[in-house]
Amino acid sequence: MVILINPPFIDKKSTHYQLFEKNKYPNPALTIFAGMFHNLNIPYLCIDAKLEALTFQNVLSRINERLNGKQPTIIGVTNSNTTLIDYDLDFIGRLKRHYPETPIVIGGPHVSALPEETLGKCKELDVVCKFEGTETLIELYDFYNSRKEIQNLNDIRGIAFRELKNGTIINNPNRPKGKVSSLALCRSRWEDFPKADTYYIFTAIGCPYQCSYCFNMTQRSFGVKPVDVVIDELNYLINHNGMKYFTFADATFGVNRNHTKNLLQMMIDKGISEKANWECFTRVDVIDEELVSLMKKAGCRTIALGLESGSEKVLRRAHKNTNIEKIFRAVKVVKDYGMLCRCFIIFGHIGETKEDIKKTMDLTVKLNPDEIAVGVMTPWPGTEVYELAVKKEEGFELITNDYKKYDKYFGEAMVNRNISLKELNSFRNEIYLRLYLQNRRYRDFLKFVWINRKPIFRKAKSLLLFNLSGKEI
Ligand code: B12
Ligand code: SF4
Repeated sequence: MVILINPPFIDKKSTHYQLFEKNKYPNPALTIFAGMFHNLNIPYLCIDAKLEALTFQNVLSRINERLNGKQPTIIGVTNSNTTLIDYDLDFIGRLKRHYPETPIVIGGPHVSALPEETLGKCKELDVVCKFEGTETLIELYDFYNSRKEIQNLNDIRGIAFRELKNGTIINNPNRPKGKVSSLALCRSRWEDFPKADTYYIFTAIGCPYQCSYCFNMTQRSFGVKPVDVVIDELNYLINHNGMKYFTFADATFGVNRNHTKNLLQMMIDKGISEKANWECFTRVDVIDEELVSLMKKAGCRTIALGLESGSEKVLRRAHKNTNIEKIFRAVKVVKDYGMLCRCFIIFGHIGETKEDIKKTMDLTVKLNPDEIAVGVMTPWPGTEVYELAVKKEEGFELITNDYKKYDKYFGEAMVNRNISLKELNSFRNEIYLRLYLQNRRYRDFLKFVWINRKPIFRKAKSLLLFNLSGKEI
């Protein structure tokens, strides 16, 4: 029996937890693995402890109920991001005490980038799966279950593991790039998860681009799910879970234009667009009038675009492969079709100056998107930004290995010698204020102030004390 777990949330004060609590969703990796094991007739149990708000004890009871005290063949743990890694490794440490005979495997973006460090940190962890994990997990299952195909862990590409004899950490080569496994493009098995607030549904896996600040989980491979499989998932969630709103969670929606158009047309033909609305993330150079018009007819209500910067120089250096003209065109078409336009922006890009940030602000005010989400550059392991920060280049310097501090809302993971964190955060406030006030969006402005009332109050207090005592607190 394979057990797959999305570990419980521990830090209930974190931004991750608060965002998740507002909009709970089944973990995408678990839904795909469930689909895969179901299709292959391999016994499995998925436990999404975050979705179900389970404690460590609840997780143990679930496993024991199913296994009647027997040891599982393998336990797989998913780690969604760097910020959560130390909690997840801690969870593995506790789990191993209850299942000493069972190999424990972890997968996800952070461990794909730092497999050896991860194994070094957690002695209870046996294997790290690097990058896309479906075929790797099947090979691991074969090895631990029967050794029919795989007799030696050295023969499994895409893993790092600890040798049982002497504890040496071995990092095998990655799996070949170029193609996303058909196993990862299977029907996600929503049946194994309780109803949720929202659903992250994939029409494709991977992203063919390589932006400097983003960790590419498939090493730039890209593959699409068959249209009928996506339609089947949508129908299931609408009919059984009462889904009315969802997200197409592809890293970049619409990369394969023909596939996307076929899917959208099918959603219209099957009446799905009348039963559920959706949103997606995409690039400014992927959408145009033809696609956006079809997306709207198929039920799309919000398009989130990676604007990132208003400086051509910064966009080039980030290998974003877009430009201001394309940004203008994309935002205009989304707004012309009456859809909600959300733009993602980062402050603190490689080589970015204060003048570049001002250009981003000016552009944002001019574009006047409905929503913006502005983050401070975070060096996610495995990205170019991270490598520069490790090597102390381009003014970046990694200042902590405390992964709990890797959070785009705080930006405390590295120092940026070009622009201080204080300045970056103050630019972050300024862009919201300028967007709302210069565009006379007073209601949005009041909403922003209300949501951010605590940090704003703290800042006002420190300025007041500064004026009274001469010292800023
Ligand atoms: C959709 C998405 C989201 C969704 C939810 C995703 C989720 N898993 O919970 C939303 C919009 C909520 C989101 C939010 C955030 N995201 Co996001 N997101 C993505 C995106 C575009 C796709 C991820 C995904 O679900 N893919 C499909 C699933 C199936 O893939 P997967 O989870 O990676 O699993 C595969 C492998 O990792 C592996 N695997 C995973 N688990 C296991 C377990 C075992 C046992 C094995 C063997 C293998 C294995 O096999 C799986 C199948 O191939 C990626 C970019 C990308 N191209 O991957 C960024 C990405 C994962 N996100 C990222 C980040 C940083 C965030 C945020 C922290 C941003 C923020 N707000 O600051 C938040 C955190 C929210 C959270 N609690 O996770 C980073 C993570 C980098 C890092 N080192 O942490 C990525 C890589 C993008 C980037 N900027 O580089 N995200
Ligand atoms: S930022 Fe978007 S386009 Fe760039 S690599 Fe990441 S997912 Fe792909």
